[in-house]
Amino acid sequence: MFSGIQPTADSFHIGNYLGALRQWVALQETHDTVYCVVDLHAITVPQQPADLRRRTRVAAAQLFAAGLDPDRSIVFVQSHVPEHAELAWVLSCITGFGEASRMVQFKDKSAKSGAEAASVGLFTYPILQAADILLYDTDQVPVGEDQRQHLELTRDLAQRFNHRFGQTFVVPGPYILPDVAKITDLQDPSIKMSKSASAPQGIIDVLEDPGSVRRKIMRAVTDTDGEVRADEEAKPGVTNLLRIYSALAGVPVAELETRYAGAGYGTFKKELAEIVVDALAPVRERTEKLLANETELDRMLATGAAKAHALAGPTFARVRDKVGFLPAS
Ligand code: ATP
Ligand code: LTN
Repeated sequence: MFSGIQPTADSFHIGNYLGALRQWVALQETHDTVYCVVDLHAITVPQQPADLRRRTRVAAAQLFAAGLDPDRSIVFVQSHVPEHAELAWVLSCITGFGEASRMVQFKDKSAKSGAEAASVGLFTYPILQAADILLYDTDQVPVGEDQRQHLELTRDLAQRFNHRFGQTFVVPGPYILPDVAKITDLQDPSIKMSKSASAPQGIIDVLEDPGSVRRKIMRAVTDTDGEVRADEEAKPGVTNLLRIYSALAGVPVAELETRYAGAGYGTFKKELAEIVVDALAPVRERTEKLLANETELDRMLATGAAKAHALAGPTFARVRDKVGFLPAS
């Protein structure tokens, strides 16, 4: 199982935590898991070097702090394993220009700056993602629904390469995370909570201080009918808060509706705030501890990279041979 997350913010948010991190931690119990901080993906949009360096460490620290165990999962930084970029080049040479042009995430992300200003790297990013996945003989890729099209491209490229050059890659099946809480923006429940699209008031960060978490939850947009009840259409704000509560406390939404019947939003929000603060506190504390010892964190990442390289190297050696590159030595 392989998945990746971009180091594009100074903290992950609670959507990333519930939709990715927590699932990744659970999956290491049952699968061989490889998780990557995808810094090569991050530079598809401009990054300040000092920010990227800091955010890569913060991202890795949060993965360990959330519960990824370096003895059970391979956790590494993408740019430490050069085969990602090398395989992406080879795959880009069997990807059609039209095929790449159909990726909707490029259309969404480039809409901000205009397609003219967007980088070629942002355009070819799904091919790099395919390389990430195929290097590890991956069977399944735990991601949200928004990544489905990239997984389909990955499957197509694997099959095309195998057909053209002979059996080389495992064709991954999709693994769209089941029943995963899709967390929306606290101020605008019609959009997903997002590192890049949400305003600070709409986001709860994993590393945020408790006072700020409480304030944001108390100010989260609700509605005027005053009933703590899930209704995606009529009450998207309250529904989102119920979803966060339910996911963190492990209590079904229906039970929460009963518990808070007639209680009003104030009481509900206050108790939710404490649930969130209590859930995030240990992750924040462990992250701070890991970041306080950079040498040790870098060592953990070097170990992860060595393990990843031991898997990716032989895969790329197969590719070299199939494509007809001369042996390098
Ligand atoms: P960006 O806005 O920069 O695209 P993001 O906040 O959308 O960032 P990603 O790095 O694209 O986050 O996603 C990392 C992982 O977190 C993915 O597996 C994605 O499915 C999951 N994820 C992101 N946002 C949410 C959300 N609001 N609710 C649930 N899961 C989410
Ligand atoms: N594109 C993904 C991040 C990502 C990824 C991957 C996910 C990069 N490489 C490989 C799964 C497998 C995103 O933006 N969430």
